[in-house]
Parts: sequence; structure tokens; C-alpha cells
Amino acid sequence: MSEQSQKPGVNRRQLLGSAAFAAAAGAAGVGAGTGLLAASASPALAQAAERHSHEVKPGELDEYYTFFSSGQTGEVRVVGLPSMRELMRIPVFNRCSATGWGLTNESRKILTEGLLPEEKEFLADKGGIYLNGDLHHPHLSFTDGTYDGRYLFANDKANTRVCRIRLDVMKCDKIIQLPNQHTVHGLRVQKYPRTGYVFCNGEDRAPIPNDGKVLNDPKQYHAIFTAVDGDTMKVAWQVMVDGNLDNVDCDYQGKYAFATCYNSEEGVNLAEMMANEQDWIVIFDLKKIEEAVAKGDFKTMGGVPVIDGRHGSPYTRYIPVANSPHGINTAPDGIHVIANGKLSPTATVFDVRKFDDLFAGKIKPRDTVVAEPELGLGPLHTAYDGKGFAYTTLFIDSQICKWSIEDAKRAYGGEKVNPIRQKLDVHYQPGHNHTSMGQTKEADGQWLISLNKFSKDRFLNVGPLKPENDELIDISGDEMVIVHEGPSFAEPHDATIVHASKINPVHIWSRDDSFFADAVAQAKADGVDLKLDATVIRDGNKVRVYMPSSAPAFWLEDFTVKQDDEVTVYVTNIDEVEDLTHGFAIVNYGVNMEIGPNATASVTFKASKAGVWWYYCSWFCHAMHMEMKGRMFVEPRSA
Ligand code: K7E
Ligand code: CUA
Repeated sequence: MSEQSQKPGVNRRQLLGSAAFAAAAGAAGVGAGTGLLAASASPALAQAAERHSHEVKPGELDEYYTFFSSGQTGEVRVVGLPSMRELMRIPVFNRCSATGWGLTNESRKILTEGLLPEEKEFLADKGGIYLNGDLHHPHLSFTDGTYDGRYLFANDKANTRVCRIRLDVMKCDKIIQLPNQHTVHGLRVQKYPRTGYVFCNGEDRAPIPNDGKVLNDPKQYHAIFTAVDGDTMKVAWQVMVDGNLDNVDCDYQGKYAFATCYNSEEGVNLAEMMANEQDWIVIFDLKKIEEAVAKGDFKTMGGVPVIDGRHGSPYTRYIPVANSPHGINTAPDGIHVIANGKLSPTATVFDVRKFDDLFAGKIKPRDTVVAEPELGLGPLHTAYDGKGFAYTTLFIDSQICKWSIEDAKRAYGGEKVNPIRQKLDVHYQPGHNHTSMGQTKEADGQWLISLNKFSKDRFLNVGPLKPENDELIDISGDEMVIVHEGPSFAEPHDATIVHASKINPVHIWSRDDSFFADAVAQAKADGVDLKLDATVIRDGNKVRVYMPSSAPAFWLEDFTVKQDDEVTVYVTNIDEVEDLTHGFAIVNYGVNMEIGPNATASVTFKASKAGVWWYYCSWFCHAMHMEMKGRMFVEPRSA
């Protein structure tokens, strides 16, 4: 993320005297910018205002950003909280018709550069990119135990990928596919001293290498835990484990990561995976693993260092817990870690301070457990309010259970206390739940959302496929109260609620932005100024069309190419105006893309059809937006 990209919006805006600005004011209205500044002023100010009202009146801004996964649609959604208004969608592991994600050269570079070589080969006759993804776990980068506003990371369970989203422009800038590993499920990031590592759980066990030599011989399958370097988006190291890996979290000390395992049996069907009374969590000692990498105690597989972390390894410890734990969540106190029972009605509470002694061999694995309350049926995930309470989703009971960690510890020690404070019905079958800032040391105990897998009768019937139901719960008082519910499409597993003061996006692009650096470099090589020159350059059968645009005109009213030319169109939006986005679509050529204010976007296609093809602006930019168009002439090949 470049320094420059943080700055331009406001200053340049003050300089605007252009016709384009006047036009934008007329078409789209002004004023959005001033409000955003107000929201980022101070958390204390914002908190004082109407604590218990979830109503955000027209023209008012939300106090929090919520970053929702969207499951099998493959995108990230940005939602305001407490209004629960959807603010934006960020395409990642999908193809987006509106923005051209998956079509533009800029996005295709991101979607292809991190693919494994064998996957590039697999995709060669399928358009070169995956068209699907399954995004489960969006998590922001940390510095010193809280969000630093740089990045958001998320996993693609469907195609074993990890993405990074830049929060200054809210665009994905890196995607990598993990070698050796079969799916990424759990994903969390290092909290201290900073991110740092992005921890990625391999859920399914598979042969390494998975080249067909081993098929139905599960004894030769392996599960892999990966640490990705969040700065370089390269694999730092991997650990081979026993069992499988479901969800992951890490501590606030920067020493350990830990993951749940629901298949210690190493089975390949439901009955086998559920056979044992107990599974486990596995703990990774980050420092010892780094030392192992440094001194060469690993095997290189798929081009990355793989450490043996199976039973008996000095780098891991296995702690038995009841059958099939699912979510694992570190409390904001930096001490307690809770594994959620799923098939067991219990949650298991560990004290991270005991992990040192466990690795030193001074205590037994179960000695790290400090509480194990029985909460209800189907505990999946736990959220925190920073006041000592935990909020656990009960999938089967369709409830959120609020309970006291301290009382659970006392009960575990033999005292007659009931740690449960309240059980709240939600609608229906909750998976993840989240509290405001609750996954940081700055948990503020204001809001909880319950991401319910089924909505059933809660909304107008839309046919056999129903939306999910996200419920907003006020937790600022002693009692949890549902204040809002809203449908959402496929399927927010997970979300992260971040105070607006932590995020500071720009309004317009910087010309130095790395996002379109390739286009800038190509223009330079062609002697073209992207913001000034409207020109067509022929280079054999490659044609580069350079086209600045300013509302409401493309600077080329037409351009001519020959049938079968490989055409690249570079559109540069020279309107340095907040919220003035242009689009570029070519009729019957399957082309459309977004060009943000002060950005360049490019698309490459084969001009395989002769004829007259209109191109038009597809993002409403001006009163004369309909007229913002031109013609591409494709001369027929001479027979
Ligand atoms: Cu519980 Cu994929 Cu986070 Cu869904 S996982 S619920
Ligand atoms: Cu430019 Cu619409």
C-alpha cells in the first residue's frame, strides 16, 4: 500500500474547478466526504452518541464497518453497523460483472499470479481463472493486539486460496494458492506484535503430492497447517499434523497458534470421523517452528518448507477435547482460549499461560484446561464483550448462550455456581457470532451479530432457496436484546466488526497506485501519457487503444482495428472527483469494467467479430451519461 494512496482525496477536491466537478455535483450530489471525516474523529465521541439506538437516520453514518464473508459467492461484503446497511461488495474469488473483476488485466493478474503451476495447467482451457470460490473467514491485519487498518485476509475453501484486500481502496491486491494443502478452512492472523503471519488450516487430508499415485489409501493422506507471510503473501512455512484442521486462532503474545481437529480418526466418511469420543486441539509453537526452519529441520515439498508436527514433534502439542470441536476463539483478556464442542454440549477453556509449561513437559495436556461448562446443544463459535462474558452460538438449540468465564472456572474448580447468564433465541441455527471489536484487545461490549444459517419463515417467501438471517443484538446492558434482523445471500459464515476510526479509505486513486502499474509502464514504453493522449498503437497484430475519459465523454469517439487483432483498451478516468466512476462496456463483446476516479483500467480481447460495435459508459456518471459512448470498427479479415 503506497503512502501516496492515502492522501489525495480532500486536497485535490478543493482544487476542483472543472466542469466535471460541477457535473458530478449535479448528477450524484456532494457531501459524502464530509460525513466520513466526522465518523473517523474519535471512538469515544461516537460511542457516547445514542448507545442503544440502532437507528441510523438518513444522512448519518454508521459507527462500525462489518466485513462479511459471503461463502460460496466468493466475495466480501462491507456492511455498516448498527444500521446493517450493505455499503459495498468486494469481488475476490468470483467474477463480477459490474467491476470487471476476472476480466480486466489488473484483476486477472491478481487472480493468476499466485496459482500453483499445476493449477495453471488445469485452468488453461477453462479461461485461466477459477470462476468460483467459497470465502469463509475475513480477518483484518493487527498491530499490537488491535486492527491497524492495512489489510483484510480471507480464505477460499473451494480452491485452497488466500486473499489479501487493501483497506485503503477496498480492492483485493493478492491471491495465493497453497501447495500441499487440500482446502483452507480456518483462517486467522497474528495479533502480536503484528500481522505477520496469516494462519491457514488445511481441512481435508490428501496425498502429498496429489498426483494419482496414491488414491484410496487414507493412511497416506496428510493435513497441513500453513503460515503465510502477510507482507509478501508467500508461504513462510507449513506443518504436517495428525488428524485434520478445522478452525484456528492465536494468542495475544505472539507465541502460539492453535487449531481444532474434528477428525482425529483420520476417517474418510461420516461414521469414521465421528467414531472417537475425543478429538483434540493442536498447538503450534511459533518460535520453535521458526528455529526449525532456520536450522533446516524440514522437508521441502511443493517448493516450501514443511515441518513434521505429528505426535511426538517438538513443535506441536495435542490436547484432547470432546468429539468434534469447531470454532476456537481467544478472549480479549489475552489469557483464555475457548474451543467450542459442536457434538459436545460443552466449551473447553484453556489458559494460554500454561502452554509454556506444556511444551516444557512440566504439565500434562489436559492441565491447560481451566473450565469446561455445559452450555447447550451444538456450540460452534464464541464471541466476547471485554467484560468477562462469552457469547456462544448453539446451533441445534438456535440460541446464543451468554456466560461468565470466571464463574465457569469456579464451577470447574468444584464450586456450586452456574456460569450461564442468559440464553437468547435466534432465528435459526446460528453459526458464527461476532461482537464489536470483540476479536481484539479493544473489545467494547456494544453489539453482537448472530449469523443464522436458516431464515425459514422470517421473511417473505422467495421460493425454495431462502436467504440466511443476520440478527443484531444489543449487548451493552445486562440482557441481550435483538434489535434488528436482515436477510443475506449465501452465506455469511463469518464477519469482523471494526470501529470506523480504524479504517481510512481514500476517495480517489493515486496515479502512483500499484494496482494499475502495468498499464502505466506499458504506456510509458509506448510514449503515451495516459491522462492526455487518446491514441491507437499497432504492434503487429497487437493493438493498444489509449483512451482518457472525462464525464461525459470517452476521448476516442471511435477506433478501428482489424479482425483477429488482439486488442487492449486502456481507459483512464481523468475526473479527480469523489464518486465519479466511469464504466467501459463493448456491446456483444462480453466486455465491461469499472474505472474509478483517477484510475486506469484495461481489458484485452480478440477482435474476432467484424462490424460496428458500440462501447458505452456503464456506471452512471453524469446527466449525459447515456451519450457517453463510441464505436469500435472491426475491419473484416481480407479473405
Ligand atoms: Cu463455523 Cu467455515 Cu467459520 Cu461456517 S465455519 S459456521
Ligand atoms: Cu461515464 Cu457514465
